[in-house]
Amino acid sequence: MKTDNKAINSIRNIEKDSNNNVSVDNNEDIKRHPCFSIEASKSYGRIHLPVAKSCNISCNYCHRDYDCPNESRPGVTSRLLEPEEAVERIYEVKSFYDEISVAAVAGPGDSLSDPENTLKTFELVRKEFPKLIFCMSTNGLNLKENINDLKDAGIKFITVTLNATDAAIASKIYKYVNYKGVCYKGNESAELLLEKQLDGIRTAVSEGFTVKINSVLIPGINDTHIKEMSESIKKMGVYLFNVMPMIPAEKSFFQKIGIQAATRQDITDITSGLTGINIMKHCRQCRSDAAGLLGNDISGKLNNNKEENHDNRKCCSGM
Ligand code: CLF
Ligand code: SF4
Repeated sequence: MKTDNKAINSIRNIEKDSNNNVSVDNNEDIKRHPCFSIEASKSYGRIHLPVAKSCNISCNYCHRDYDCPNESRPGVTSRLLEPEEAVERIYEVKSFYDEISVAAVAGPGDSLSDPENTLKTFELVRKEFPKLIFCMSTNGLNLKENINDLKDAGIKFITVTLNATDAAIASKIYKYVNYKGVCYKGNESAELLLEKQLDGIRTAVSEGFTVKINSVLIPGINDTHIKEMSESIKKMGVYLFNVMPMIPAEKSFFQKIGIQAATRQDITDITSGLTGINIMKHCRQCRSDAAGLLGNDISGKLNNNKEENHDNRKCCSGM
């Protein structure tokens, strides 16, 4: 399969994107979204609904015994919920802290690896809590093809984890990509993922979603690439850029080969020189079942969790 030309065209198209297409409709919601507004984070909380069981790619800092480190602290294992349990979970969380403005799916795998599960969750929650703002994070592989369904489900905020806009760098970060049942590795997987991510981001922005990019800062791999990435996503109309320190999960490939965790100081040093895009500085790298204020997680108090192993399915036998 040839993906390289498409990936290159995708990257080139960044140059054509405009930087002023943030949806005006979402401005009021931004004021109530604790991740998109530091002011909102002081009084509004979010609830993560951990219904995304499986993942369709393999990041070298991840080990699937744990939550997706793209949006969570590594080493944390959240319990899974079925979509039908989501409404009950929200009632329970609101009994502890009522000022919940956002309901989100952020793992423990990828939200769009099994889109039906995620969409069903939002559908059920929307019927009971129509005023909640819906948010979702994804690695972006399946974003574009699900964009209409996400819109219909009432999702307004999307986070894509994008760790490189250069396929050569991306190829050092991902071990494989499973797309439509076919396993891609090496450069081919990086080019495919990058093409899908960039198409997905561009489509999400043009469809009126407010988009945040999470980038995991990996010392020696993409640290000198962050500025170039910020320029690219700025041109694509991304609203917020969140550079997160990589802390390799136990037993992950990067941990095995000794790649050091990035520090908060590394993040400050790298992001302080970025201009023209909003930089998130209050991320808590929270769990995929986090609930409450960003600074006061109440997920440990909740009862209706269900102990269950994550789906550790790999896309290539023996890998
Ligand atoms: Fe959750 Fe992410 Fe939505 Fe926030 S988290 S899906 S945008 S509602 Fe927030 Fe947590 Fe940081 Fe994520 S503090 S890890 S940025
Ligand atoms: Fe792990 Fe998340 Fe990457 Fe999937 S997207 S491999 S769950 S870090």
